Amino acid sequence: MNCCVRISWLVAAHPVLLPRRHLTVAGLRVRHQYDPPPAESLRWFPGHMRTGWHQMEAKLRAVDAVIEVHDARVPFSGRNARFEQALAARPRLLVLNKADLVTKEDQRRVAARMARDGAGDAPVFACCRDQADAGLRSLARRLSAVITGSERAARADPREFNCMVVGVPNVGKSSLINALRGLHLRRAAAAAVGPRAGVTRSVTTRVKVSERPLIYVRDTPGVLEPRLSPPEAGLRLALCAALQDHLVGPHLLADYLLYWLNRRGNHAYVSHMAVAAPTDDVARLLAESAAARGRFQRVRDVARGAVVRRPDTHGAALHMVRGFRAGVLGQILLDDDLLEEPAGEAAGRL
Ligand SMILES: Nc1nc2c(ncn2[C@@H]2O[C@H](COP(=O)(O)OP(=O)(O)OP(=O)(O)O)[C@@H](O)[C@H]2O)c(=O)[nH]1
Ligand SMILES: [Mg+2]
Repeated sequence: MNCCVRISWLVAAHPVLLPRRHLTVAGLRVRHQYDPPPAESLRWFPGHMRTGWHQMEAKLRAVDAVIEVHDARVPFSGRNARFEQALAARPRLLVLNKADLVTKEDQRRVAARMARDGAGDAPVFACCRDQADAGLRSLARRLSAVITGSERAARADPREFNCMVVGVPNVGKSSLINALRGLHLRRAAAAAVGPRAGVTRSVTTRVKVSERPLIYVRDTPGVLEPRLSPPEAGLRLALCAALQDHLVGPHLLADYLLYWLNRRGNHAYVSHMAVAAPTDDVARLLAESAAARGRFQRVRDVARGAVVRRPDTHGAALHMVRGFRAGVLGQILLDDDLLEEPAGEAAGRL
């Protein structure tokens, strides 16, 4: 834990007198824990996910390996347990994509933790936006090694590898297919990509991504678990845009991000939001930021019968969340607190 953390023991010892526990971190009084939001705000299982899941199960027999793509900022949170169970019949490779948003040191710590847990083959950290990325360049080789080295690979045609990319929404499954095609075949993108979750709506026909070895890949829609648990994992996924923003709401996302940053004494948001000082009060932060950046909304004040100017706090919340997603607030491993915990405890948090 950060050496600047000083637990206010008086508060901790008298929860009845002062029900909300706080800590002082880097000189700021911050919330000790995050109050879970209503479960409905973290639920997204539309029809295309249900259909996509059935299509994936039906195609499983025809694939030699499953490439599970997840977001490197949340390597432990939010991985769909159904992938683990239903797709276990096939050799599997875990790709932690968007590795450009996480430090090399954190990548090493995540790999070490997974090795300690005996979580199968070492994950591949990749950045699909960079054709020179070492992880991306190693993928075809790693994939053929995983398939040929596995007893579960009962292959229909030994001259080619057929794979399926799976994962939760917006982790870069389609980007990975496009990046591999560009890298190995110098071919144009074959899969639609976008910053919003839910771009790919169904399992696609197979696409060639490499000539030697000959590899074909099917793209699939991102699929979440019907119930995201624990809630903090759902919030982390939502921060990484695995759920559409309007479902969770930018205020809640900004508030959780503020809590997460303040708990670690990270005040990088102060300059991004153009506010004078750190705070743990999200309403204050958003109002101050909107005013400082000259962003106002014109709203009708019914009591006064007039149109008034108000700071655009909705826009400020989006500005904060987008700053995190673009890496403006630094390279952030959201699951840093899960590195040292035993897996059982991590799953049961909050
Ligand atoms: N920073 C960063 N962004 C990436 C990377 N790979 C993909 N992205 C971005 O992530 C967003 C989602 O990419 P997609 O490839 O559409 O993700 P997907 O998993 O296919 O999403 P769904 O089809 O909605 O499930 C896009 O805005 C990509 O540009 C990466 O390595 N680093
Ligand atoms: Mg896609």
